[in-house]
Amino acid sequence: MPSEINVGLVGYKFMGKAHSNAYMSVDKFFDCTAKPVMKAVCGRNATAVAEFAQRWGWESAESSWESLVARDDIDLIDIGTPGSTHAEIGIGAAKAGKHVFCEKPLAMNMDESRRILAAVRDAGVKHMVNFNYRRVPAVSLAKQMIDADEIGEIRHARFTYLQDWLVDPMFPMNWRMRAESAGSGAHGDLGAHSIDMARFLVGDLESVVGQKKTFITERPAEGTSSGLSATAGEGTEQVTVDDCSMWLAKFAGGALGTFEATRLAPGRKNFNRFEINGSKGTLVWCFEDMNWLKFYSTECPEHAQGFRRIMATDDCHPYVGNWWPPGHILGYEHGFVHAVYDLLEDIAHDRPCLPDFRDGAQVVAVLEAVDQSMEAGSWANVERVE
Ligand code: SOE
Repeated sequence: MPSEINVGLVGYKFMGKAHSNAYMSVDKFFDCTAKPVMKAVCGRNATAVAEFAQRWGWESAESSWESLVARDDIDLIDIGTPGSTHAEIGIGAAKAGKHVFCEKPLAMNMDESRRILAAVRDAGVKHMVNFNYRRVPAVSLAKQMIDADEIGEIRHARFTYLQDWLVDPMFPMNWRMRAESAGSGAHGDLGAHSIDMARFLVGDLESVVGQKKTFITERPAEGTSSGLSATAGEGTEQVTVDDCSMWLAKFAGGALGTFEATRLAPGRKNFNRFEINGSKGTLVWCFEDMNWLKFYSTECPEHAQGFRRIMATDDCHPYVGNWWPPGHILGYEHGFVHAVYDLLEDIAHDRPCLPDFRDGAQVVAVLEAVDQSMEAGSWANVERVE
């Protein structure tokens, strides 16, 4: 069993920071069987990536992913770059015999998803997609409660992911609004999280029907951009992805679902919410209030029925015992630390990782089925990824 896992990270912007922070803190808060060693970070701008490496504690910097994956001293490649690069880097990393951790969505389409899945399987390496919201303690608690039959048979599941950072038509273009770099807009970027959450909590989706729309079709050209902020350059550029998607789903287990993703909901910053209604109760969670899980049980005495707010910050809640005393709440970054902890433990103990690239590909299959339903104007079956 290894006592250390050498990490090479590709990307040093928003996700690069979130992943670096996770590697920096994971073995301080959790007892890691194998500690991560922050060997190298990679980005195309050699000066900027060298500065990032120094600031965030990476031992070295590389300016091409090919040279990173060719290094003998790297065990795990972490991909935190735009979606259009995932397949190429992931396949290259797998062929070089590295374990692969990849940001969502796994790939731009099913063709790429199948190829990257085949590559990690052929190489026999570990693979995990980073769906960080699964690893928020209140969400993991919801999963435990569903598995323990606390809300009974699930009938309705509502997944809503609303943001507002593109409401202003003068917000400039960046890679997230170009089909060639992002694949899709809110549909893949936000919808992928909801689909993962739905599969995690409710189960596989069988068929879907829906629509997408781009309300703001032209924006100021890109000047500079980082994370969710940008400055304008000269002229304008066509937006080639959706602003929003809305769709219905039939789950294989019989439940019915609704899904909504948008970047045009004023006031909603990172409103990633679900409400699941079962035969015995309801669970509600929203990221903007991420430490709380709301629970309604029909099994409470009649006079005491009503929603309970469970603050998922006690030692009995998933992951929490490693952090602060009860009530000292957790934030966005903790989900990444939990994902990295599980990934490192799975690698160290030679166990399968979850969600793996098959799960990632299954999410892409759902996204594509919504596109197909939109084109056909009718329900579309979701391809089952084996
Ligand atoms: C932008 O919409 C974004 O940063 C997504 O890319 C992330 O996956 C989501 O967690 C928060 O919003």
